[in-house]
Amino acid sequence: MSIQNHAQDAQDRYFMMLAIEQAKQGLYTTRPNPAVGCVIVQAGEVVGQGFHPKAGEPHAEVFALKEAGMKAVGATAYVTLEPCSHTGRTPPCALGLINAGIKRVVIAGLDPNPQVAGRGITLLEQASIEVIVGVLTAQAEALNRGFLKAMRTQMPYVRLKIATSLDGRTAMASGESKWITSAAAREDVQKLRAQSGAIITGSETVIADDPQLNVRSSQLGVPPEQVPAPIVVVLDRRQRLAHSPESSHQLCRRPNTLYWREDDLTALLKNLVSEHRCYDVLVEAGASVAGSFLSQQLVDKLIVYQAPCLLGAQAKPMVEFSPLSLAEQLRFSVSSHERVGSDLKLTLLPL
Ligand code: AOF
Ligand code: ZN
Repeated sequence: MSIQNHAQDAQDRYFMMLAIEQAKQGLYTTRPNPAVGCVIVQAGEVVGQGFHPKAGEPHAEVFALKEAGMKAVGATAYVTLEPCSHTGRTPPCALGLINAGIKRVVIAGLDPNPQVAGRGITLLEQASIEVIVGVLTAQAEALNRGFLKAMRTQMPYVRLKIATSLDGRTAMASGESKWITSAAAREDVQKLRAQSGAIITGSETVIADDPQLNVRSSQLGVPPEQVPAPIVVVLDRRQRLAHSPESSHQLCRRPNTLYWREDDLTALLKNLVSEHRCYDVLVEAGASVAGSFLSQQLVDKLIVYQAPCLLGAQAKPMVEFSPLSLAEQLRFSVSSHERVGSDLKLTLLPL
């Protein structure tokens, strides 16, 4: 590779990183749409930036092109997702880039939405625009796990969150569990909720803890009112709960709580994608629900907040599941580990 090509590559990565930073600003507000960012560069200088703020509002490219104005003529556009080719709630971004006179488009990754899926790139190339695909793809895709998985497989991206003690316990035998992890860890969970279209819990948890399972943090970078409220689904096979304005459980007083009374969790997850456009799903429940999701291999990412305390052998375990031999153990790879307040946060990927 020539020196010029190396320099071009480094420059492309740098501006794509800026486009990813733009995209991040929409992370909690764009659902069910993906978080997308765009940066327009003319002669090495950023002349326009934008991100998709909310479903129904203009796409990232529109904001960036507007800021660039005439400086978009002959410029390079960096976009974290293939520009769209469909007329949805807004006109196709690929045409917007063409009409603005952009001459080169650098894209992190393809849009698997069947309405786009390569057609955005075809439109750009037909207009003799140079198109480069595959710059910082992994970083850009990490922002839209749910959208990308759902478009490709019609299944959501499932995160399972568990808060435990050092000895893997989540509550005392009496059910007492407030609070094992620190306020900082619970604040961190707000980010997981804010990213999720649906939160799944169990009737057991609703009865024992009366959780709110809502987004209320003031530390998300956006006011919590701007975050589309996740749907709450209560797994309630035994029909122990139902909507009632007089219920002693907060979740049952909310009219939009769903009750899932079948056994089939795969069917529930498919339904959340097809009927509710929930692409990121967070499971916050007790040991038995956690065990079901894990043993049925429905978890994409396990997030464990571990408090440095011991609750003893009578306390409740974090996962109920009974492998008959060591060969049936569930194994994970550690994707990240960090300290959150006084606790540890482990992010694990099932093997
Ligand atoms: C882009 N730039 O910033 C985003 C894109 O409902 P609509 O009309 O807003 O279309 C949403 C679809 O557009 C979404 O599913 C995805 O395929 C694409 N998102 N495309 O060119 C953007 N957010
Ligand atoms: Zn678009």
